[in-house]
Amino acid sequence: MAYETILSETTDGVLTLTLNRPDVLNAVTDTMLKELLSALRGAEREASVRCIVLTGAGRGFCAGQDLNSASETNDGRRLSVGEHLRQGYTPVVQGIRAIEKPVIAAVNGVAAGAGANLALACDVRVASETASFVQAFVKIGLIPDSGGTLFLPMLVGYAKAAELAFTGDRIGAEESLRLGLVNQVVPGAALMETAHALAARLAALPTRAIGLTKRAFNRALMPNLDAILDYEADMQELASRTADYTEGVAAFREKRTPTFTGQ
Ligand code: LHQ
Repeated sequence: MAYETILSETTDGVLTLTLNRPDVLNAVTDTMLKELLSALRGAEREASVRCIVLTGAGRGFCAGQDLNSASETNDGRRLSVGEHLRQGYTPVVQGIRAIEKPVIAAVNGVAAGAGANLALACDVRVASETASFVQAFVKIGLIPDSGGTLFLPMLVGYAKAAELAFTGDRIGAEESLRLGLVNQVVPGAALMETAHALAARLAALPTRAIGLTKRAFNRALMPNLDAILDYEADMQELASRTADYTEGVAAFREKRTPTFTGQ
């Protein structure tokens, strides 16, 4: 199927999905979320797909929500941030967790905001030396969403999660490896080969057993994921009504440093 914002290719049982808006570091639009969801649902139905690799085109993995695109409903009404999360991001995160096939993020560059948390929703992360992670939300007055309030502390522990979420500091590949945020770091030129070698290996193993293992991990570690995604949407809705959010987004668009007032 041809998509506008992602590339989709299946080879030897491995579906590779490439976020494809490289000029804006693959920042996320509504179309991209719809396409990702459709691709995940297709992969779920298609028995010949036995592993999924998610990566980004160009120098970025994904810069999170496209801060220049407004989200609209079919009737042209503007979506609130909470509605936007519930309708757009939540089903994609749920889709990554629910699909009973391994999902590998091949993190080729910066993963920011919801882009970072989409990578964290995957089962395994292989990173290039140029990869970095940034919980960029706070820099525009928001909270980590797309499951970040669960995945981040689950992977790195609460103290580090709080530091990363509160500061919005960007961490590089080696630091991410040390923290347990990624499984492996390889030179950029070897990233896709490494990710595909792992994917091919997993795709040749008993897919049902792997899928049931994933289901059991979901139950053991994140049984309340749906409620957490819902709560994040509520908190994000509150955050999005602050003056600091308005200032943060304006500063990003105007390419200047924001001045936050705490209001
Ligand atoms: C971008 C973006 C971007 C548009 C880079 N949008 N253009 C959910 C629901 C509803 C509302 C809000 O939020 C959410 C969830 C979220 O994801 S909130 C978090 C949104 N993401 C961010 O705040 C990250 C913003 N980006 C950055 O902080 C930096 O660009 C990072 C750290 C990702 C990369 O920095 P650099 O490597 O220095 O690259 P750059 O900043 O020069 O970006 C390259 C281009 O990409 C640039 O465009 P230009 O025309 O100047 O070349 C950026 O404007 C564009 N871009 N992120 N999210």
